[in-house]
Amino acid sequence: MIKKILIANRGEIAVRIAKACHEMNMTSVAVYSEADKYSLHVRVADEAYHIGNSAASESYLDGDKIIELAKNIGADAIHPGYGFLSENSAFIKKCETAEIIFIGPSSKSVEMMGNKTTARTIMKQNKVPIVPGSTEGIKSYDDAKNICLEIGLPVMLKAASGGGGKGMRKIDKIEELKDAIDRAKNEAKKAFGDDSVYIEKFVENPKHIEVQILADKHGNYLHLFERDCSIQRRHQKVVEEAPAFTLTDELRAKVTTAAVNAAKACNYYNAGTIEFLFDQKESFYFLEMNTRLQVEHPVTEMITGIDLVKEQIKIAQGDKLTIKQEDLKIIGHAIECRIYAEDVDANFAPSTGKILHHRLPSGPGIRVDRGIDIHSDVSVYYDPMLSKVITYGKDREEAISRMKRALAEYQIVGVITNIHAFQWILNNPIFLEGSFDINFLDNKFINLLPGKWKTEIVDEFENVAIILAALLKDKDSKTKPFKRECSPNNKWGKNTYE
Ligand code: MV4
Repeated sequence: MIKKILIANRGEIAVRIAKACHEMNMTSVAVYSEADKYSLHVRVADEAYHIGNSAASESYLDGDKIIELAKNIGADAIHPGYGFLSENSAFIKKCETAEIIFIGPSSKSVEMMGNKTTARTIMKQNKVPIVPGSTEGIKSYDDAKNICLEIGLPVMLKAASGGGGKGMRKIDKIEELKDAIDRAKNEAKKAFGDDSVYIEKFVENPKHIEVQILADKHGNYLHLFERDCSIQRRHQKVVEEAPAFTLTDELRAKVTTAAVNAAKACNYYNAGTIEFLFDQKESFYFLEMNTRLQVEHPVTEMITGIDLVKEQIKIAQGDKLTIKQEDLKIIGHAIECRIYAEDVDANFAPSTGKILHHRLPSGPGIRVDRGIDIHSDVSVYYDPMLSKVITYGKDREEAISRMKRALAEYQIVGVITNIHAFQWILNNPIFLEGSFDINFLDNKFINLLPGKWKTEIVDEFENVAIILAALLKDKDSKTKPFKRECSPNNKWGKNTYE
């Protein structure tokens, strides 16, 4: 039985994992870098250890240092969260050697799914639909040309060791192919140390829908339905929801079955996600498998009532899944908005600084998973995601209205955030009717009231924040005015300092 878990991560996910440890009466151990001295994850854990400089390579990515620390402090397990070491099969092997439980899949599963051509081959063998194209790296220009002629243009050229949109290019004309292969191979070699590239048919204007699965070490598999993650910008998800309300029950049954088959195909255990592209008709295709807990896992927790992190921990210590597929039902609807420290008006430039004020939304159907609190520093070293607002309702409409209210209540002073920009999405008819696809934000997003609220709002609270900033000698303290309109009749009015 696991007694003490080292959390090899930071921010909101480290906080989230600590909460699961505490509910299970396990000791939570935080690790932190120089830049994270005042971070929330350090304060909420039972123990915290400084592991190095601010650069991730000298702290959160230093697997050897983290394993050594785990041994020294008597941690039986390491939870990697997402990003950093979570999908690093060499690190998982080192944990296995050091006899520390890695709260995640086997190194073998990660390796198999990390190579995208291997993953495609395995999926094809197991009748999980893949995007038409090659299941091996292309061998020559002629080989590539033949594949293109067979499946038809446009195509996507992708790096076998890539993923998440890295090392990917679209080819519209056959004349572009030769040059594109050379460049793609060069880039892939530099980025991943592997120049293998493959070809897929380009899927036009798809939705990105992914299925959450759970599997134990005894061969039991479950799915926890799907999430729609189409609302994204430059491969950064912005809004996610569960379920994907545009799916028919028939398609839902098909895609969840495909996802369970995908997990079985790589002898998977742990929580995992199978990503699919849904085209404009009724077809879906396997894209990638994420062999870790994901940022957007809370929306699934809300509609199923399952705590995914606790399930991960139980699976890692060898427990059998006690949940039965037939007991799982979708109840209600959940939406997540990712709060980033970025300036939407300055081409989404990251914003850094000290958090001077943080007032969370609350009330019915609201959950906030956060990595910041007052006094936290938001630095340039890591991902700019500050927190996630998750709302739950009996149906999608209620989840959306609660999200509008929650974001109107949410106040952060010290860094510029994207909080105000969500109201545009949440009121957009394309979002509301469900006809959006992965290109929605790139094609359609226009910031409402550009510039207007910049000059309009210097309210009582902002003055307080400015004085605070001056007292803290932080001349560059930044803030965006708080959202004031979450309904056409400005129900919530002006934000004032209570
Ligand atoms: C595609 C595609 C269209 N056709 N593959 C981007 C991330 C990586 N996981 C795969 N990606 C895509 N692969 C084919 N054959 C479009 C994308 C894509 C995308 C996919 C999911 C979510 C957002 C996206 C944004 C741009 C492109």
